[in-house]
Amino acid sequence: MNSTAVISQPRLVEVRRNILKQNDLVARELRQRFHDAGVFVVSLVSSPGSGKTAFLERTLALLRPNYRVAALVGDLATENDAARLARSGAPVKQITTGTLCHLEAAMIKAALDDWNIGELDYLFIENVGNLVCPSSYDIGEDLRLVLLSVTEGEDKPLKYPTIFNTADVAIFTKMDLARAVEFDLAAADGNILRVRPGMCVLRVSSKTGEGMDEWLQFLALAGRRQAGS
Ligand SMILES: Nc1nc2c(ncn2[C@@H]2O[C@H](COP(=O)(O)OP(=O)(O)O)[C@@H](O)[C@H]2O)c(=O)[nH]1
Ligand SMILES: [Mg+2]
Repeated sequence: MNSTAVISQPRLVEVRRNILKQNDLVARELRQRFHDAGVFVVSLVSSPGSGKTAFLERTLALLRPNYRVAALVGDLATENDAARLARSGAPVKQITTGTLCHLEAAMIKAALDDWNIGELDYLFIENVGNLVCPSSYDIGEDLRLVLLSVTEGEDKPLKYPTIFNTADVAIFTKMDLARAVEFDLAAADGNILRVRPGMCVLRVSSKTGEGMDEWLQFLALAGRRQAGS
């Protein structure tokens, strides 16, 4: 390491700390706004391809008849996921982050600028597919889900503990494929509990609908608890 690198290191840390501090302030403001508006906000984090959009498509379709729902979805590029989610009929907005591997509170705030969130019961936010970056950024949500598809292997909680530590609920997705890929559910459960004792774990398949009733019951309960707080 040369002397310039040694000198610039503390400044980098400082800049990063300031960015996170600023993000926390906006996230806190957003959370208060959501609470005042009576909207329950759920975010989803996971690696790319683990089934966030498919899970949200199912969730929106199931909730739409009885609740006012909307979604924001983050990706580096394309409007593909917004197009998929919009098929549910719910208001949907894509946030494209360019080179950024996570959503930040300010992006959520800007995306909601022309929406009346008081007209919503639930707002879902699909984060950029990444098991590292999103864990550092509060985006004002009430509930953070971390999804782990059975095709990713049981050891991911051990390899990426921070994302499991900053989420409220873990969801195993693509359960219809569990047998085919010999996913060891007991081992996966055990790995999550080693990283995060007591964490709630749900199991779903967006393809067959398995586990969606349990998920919606959990969501309704979490929403009622929040409303009563
Ligand atoms: N068999 C099966 N495939 C799924 C399921 N959920 C998602 N997929 C597939 O997995 C791929 C990635 O899903 P997507 O929802 O785009 O994941 P995202 O990148 O996390 O949003 C797509 O080809 C989906 O059709 C599921 O429950 N079962
Ligand atoms: Mg997606």
